[in-house]
Amino acid sequence: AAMYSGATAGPPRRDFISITLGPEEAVGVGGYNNSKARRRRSCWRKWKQLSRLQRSVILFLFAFLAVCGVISFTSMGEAWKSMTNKSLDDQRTEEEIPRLKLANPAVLPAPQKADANHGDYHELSLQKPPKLPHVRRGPSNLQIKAPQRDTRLKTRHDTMRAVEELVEVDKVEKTEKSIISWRGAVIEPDQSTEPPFNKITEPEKPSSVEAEDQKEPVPINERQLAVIEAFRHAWKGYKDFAWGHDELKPLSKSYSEWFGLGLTLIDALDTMWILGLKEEFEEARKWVANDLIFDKNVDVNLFESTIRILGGLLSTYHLSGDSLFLEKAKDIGNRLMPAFKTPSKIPYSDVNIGRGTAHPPRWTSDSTVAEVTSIQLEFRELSRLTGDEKFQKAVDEVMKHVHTLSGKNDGLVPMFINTNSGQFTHLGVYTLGARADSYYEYLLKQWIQGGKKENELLEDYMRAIEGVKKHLLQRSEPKKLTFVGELAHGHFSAKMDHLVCFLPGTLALGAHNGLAADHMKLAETLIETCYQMYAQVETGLSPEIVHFNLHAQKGHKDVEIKPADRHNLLRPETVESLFYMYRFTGDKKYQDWGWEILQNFNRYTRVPTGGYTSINNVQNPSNPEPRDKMESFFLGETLKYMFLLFSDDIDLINLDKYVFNTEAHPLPIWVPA
Ligand code: DMJ
Repeated sequence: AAMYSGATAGPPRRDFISITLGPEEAVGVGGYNNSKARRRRSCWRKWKQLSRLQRSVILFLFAFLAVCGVISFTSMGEAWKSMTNKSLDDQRTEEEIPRLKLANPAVLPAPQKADANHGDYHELSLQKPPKLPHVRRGPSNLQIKAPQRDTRLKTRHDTMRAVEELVEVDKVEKTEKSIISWRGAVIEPDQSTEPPFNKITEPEKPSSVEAEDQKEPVPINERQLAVIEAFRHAWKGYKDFAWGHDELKPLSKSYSEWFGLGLTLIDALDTMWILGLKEEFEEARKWVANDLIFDKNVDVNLFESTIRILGGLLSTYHLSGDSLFLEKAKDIGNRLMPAFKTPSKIPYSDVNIGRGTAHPPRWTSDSTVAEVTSIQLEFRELSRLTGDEKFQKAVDEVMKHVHTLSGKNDGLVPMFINTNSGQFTHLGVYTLGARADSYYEYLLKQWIQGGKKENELLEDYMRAIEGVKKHLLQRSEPKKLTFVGELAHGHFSAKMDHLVCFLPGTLALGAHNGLAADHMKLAETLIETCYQMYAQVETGLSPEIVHFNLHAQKGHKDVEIKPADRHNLLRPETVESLFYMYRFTGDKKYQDWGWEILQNFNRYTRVPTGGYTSINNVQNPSNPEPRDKMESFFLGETLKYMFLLFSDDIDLINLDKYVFNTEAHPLPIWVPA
């Protein structure tokens, strides 16, 4: 059959149908014909014989079946599509979908009730890393006691009551919400924390385990809640007046800029994680994802940006398992590398992270010894994580060079080193305070980080502590407090920076790792001194620098303060050492001392509208002269160490598995016990 429909042009033509009968049509009536055409025609006839109602019912049934068919086809299609997408997603690289594909799960438990838009936490909770046995280490000769469970631990009801006294009710509700979902964390690195060059080609994974592997949650106690409240108050000020800027100026309700990189926010990330402040963490994470840009024409100090930014990002990566932080760490790490392009390979102090140029300070070609020798934990860890050895090589070279240098005095180092000659300069002045402090700290901590194998580091550390004992220790009058003074060209000065108060904690950490037991004894006497630097002062807060009395004088205390030194910058060192001492001895007096200090920070440095401020005069309780600045380390270090000090959970950053950088950012020990 051919069918033709009228064409548009030409004279009107009638439509017509022409039917050509094929041979089968000509078959005679009565003959058997079962051809398709014949069957079709007889069906048609039968259809015509049906009543209109019957035809309508049948048509309706067909229509109904057709609709059902279409619906089920669509949903099968969706299912198929999502299966296909999933397998495509699986093929994408981690860079393309950084938040979905995590190398390892988070350390802290995923929130019990994840918000709809927090899918990444769901992802985290799906993964199951290997279970680790909990091992305690330490020299047997020290009889180190583990902290006991705090007898003040509250039942849930008691805790709530305690909180109500501390914070307004709405804040409490928020705190509780966070605590319920995040607390009880057991933070342990996984077993894959091997030294970098054993498998340098394979990028490393974060050191995390998952909720299921964790032990019974240890309840948060009243003092920890007070720290959480203090943190939230500080954070409120930062958020309201300085969001995304370096430091809060809480009195003028504004901010100050140092590098223009959101220093306080980055420094505080892992503290929020450890304190269980999920909402705050998520908000800050968003800022890091969207607004933290290192491609800026700005000079940054190599040391400060390494310990605060690189260190902060690396530890947050380890705690959260979120690869965003590792990506950012790589970015800043690479941008800091030009600092090492010097004739001696001793890095310059400053780097322009946008231009890729570096230089010393304008007035000298020297760098500070503490600065060039306290970036190693971070760069070494960056190599381990990325599989790129250039970071570690650069900083190891500095340590090796310093190891061989002359100009030390029984292991004590001068404060400056020249970037051209690679030699120490300004010889003859030795301190454990500013410009030298963290050199000593990082000798021990690198040795621990690397699995206690790098003997030169240990050698230098042990020699230096002997140097301290020989040249810098004295006792004050009237209380006979042992303190660490300074040596300038053979003359002893009874001056001690608050910065030196890192030393008791470091000594205790060394003793815990098997070093001489008398280091622990020295730690105990020195932490008493550091506490007295607070307790003997009118506000109960330490000044920046004290001078100890060497001779008993009527009416004089051990501690003297010069007018230029009576400021307090909210520094962490004493609280840091109290934390180590409590962890290793279980002696509750250390917690009590820390509690006093926290209360005095609240009394004299808290700004009602949000934030805490440095003060100019620790000797004047009626007017401590607020300075209008909250340093980033108050959130990064001071409050974090407070929280850990008050905790009775030795697995909350287990010191056999993590080593803190000098800005209180925990990094994994490569070969944990
Ligand atoms: C921090 O940036 C670090 O702790 C550094 O090692 C010393 N100074 C401050 C805190 O006081």
